[in-house]
Amino acid sequence: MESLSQSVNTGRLIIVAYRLPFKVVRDGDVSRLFQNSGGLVSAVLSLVKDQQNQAFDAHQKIQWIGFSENSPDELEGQSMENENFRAHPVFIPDELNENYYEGFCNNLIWPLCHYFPSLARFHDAYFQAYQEAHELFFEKVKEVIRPGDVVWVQDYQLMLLPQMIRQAFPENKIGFFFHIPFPSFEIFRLLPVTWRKAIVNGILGADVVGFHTNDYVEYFLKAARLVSELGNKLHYINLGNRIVKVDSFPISIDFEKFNDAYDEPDVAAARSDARQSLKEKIIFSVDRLDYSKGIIHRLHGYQRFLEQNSDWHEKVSFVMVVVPSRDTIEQYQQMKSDIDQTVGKINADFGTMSWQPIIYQYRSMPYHEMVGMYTASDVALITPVRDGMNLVCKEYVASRKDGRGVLILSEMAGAAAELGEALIINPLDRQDIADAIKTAFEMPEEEQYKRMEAMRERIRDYDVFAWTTDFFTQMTMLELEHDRLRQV
Ligand code: GDG
Repeated sequence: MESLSQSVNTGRLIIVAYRLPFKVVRDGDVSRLFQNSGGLVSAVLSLVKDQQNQAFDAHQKIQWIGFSENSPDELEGQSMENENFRAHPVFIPDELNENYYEGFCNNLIWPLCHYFPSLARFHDAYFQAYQEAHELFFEKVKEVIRPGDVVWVQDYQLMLLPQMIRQAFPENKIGFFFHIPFPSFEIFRLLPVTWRKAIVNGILGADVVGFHTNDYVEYFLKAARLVSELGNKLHYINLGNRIVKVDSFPISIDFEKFNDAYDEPDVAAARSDARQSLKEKIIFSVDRLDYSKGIIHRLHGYQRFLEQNSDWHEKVSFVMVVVPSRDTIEQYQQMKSDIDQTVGKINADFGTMSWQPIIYQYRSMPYHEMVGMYTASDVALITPVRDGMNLVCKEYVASRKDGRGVLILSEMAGAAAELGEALIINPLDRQDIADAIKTAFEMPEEEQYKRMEAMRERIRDYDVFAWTTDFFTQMTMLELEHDRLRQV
């Protein structure tokens, strides 16, 4: 067998994701590139530092194809390159984007994958737009790709793309990563037959297909078997002329960055401000406004806790940050107003002149304030009703250099598979949430420390660098093992 070192690839890495890693902001005649700080950007940046990587040439700039939030006019004469990335914008007309992104992606795939089938909208125009938008991304891939390049396609907005690339460029290596839950077959089968076949076959254009957990892998393999009548054994799908590897790669975070943040002066100042201005026990949560995040259920759990534990009245502050998202959509506006009302009711029913049980902010928080809150809080209350992974809980754990704090985590977040030392709750069960808050408040420091250290070790070992390395090692290994796998 060829040795690993002989197979070092000199091609570039091309990321294809719905969004570009930065956007251009014009201020009069001056324009600047603002790098987005999302999880995927930091994950990909970790590859820039990874000199051991053998799947592609890490010395060459990463090429990134994505939808441009700027119009072609705004980008006229603008350099689309920073020190890490060369961006290749895809322009999608508003009307098409409406049916593609808002429609097919966010009104159909997102609710289905998060087990909200009643919110899913099925329109032929959505699927047609999904295919048309893929053509636009594919045109850009054709302009950029060269022999030897490795293409890494991201997420549910681009499920048809791996197969389109495979057919035109059979020699290039292709990876695909799915960031949200892949649902059980009983949900996936709700999709029209041609759509679900197109999705499975689209994804199977990749050499390596990644999900966050073993459950999602299993559900996808079942969908592949039933929808496309494909045989699969363990994690391999044999397509006759090639093999696809389907595996779990739980996305992670830059552990050291959050760990080190504990001692940064602005984080320490935010922590001490929070401790001074809030009550003796602090609960914290932060998420985007979304029905998958379980915000209303969380509030009901806290309400039940207050009803049953009057001895804790006046002694607890729940800081709940909700980051505005998709709030032009009616469903999201309705959800926002339900949250506003529920918070108002809890504060009205329990609050006093000297105590506000919930401090609620509908805005995003600067990074140092967020980490200040992570490190000040006694409890992180993370209760999504479904979440592909959930990075907030990993960030909370990584930032607890002091070993204190209790994580209350939903069993329906992908992260629960890795963070068994958290207090794991059913996010739909308000009594379970109320009991966990009480347990957390009464937990001796020694036990907090033991649980926190075990979780910290795990995230330290499998951080975002390990995640990307793991994915690209599988890409390299798959090629090397190709002959053996053909016999699977
Ligand atoms: C999708 C999947 C999967 C949030 N509020 C603020 C803020 N954030 C940052 C957090 C964290 C990120 O945003 C949120 O990440 P999540 O993983 O929790 O959630 P999604 O955005 O839904 O992401 C999810 C993820 O993809 C990766 O595969 O884990 O399941 O749904 O990094 O820190 N950052 C700042 N202020 C805020 O107010 N500075």
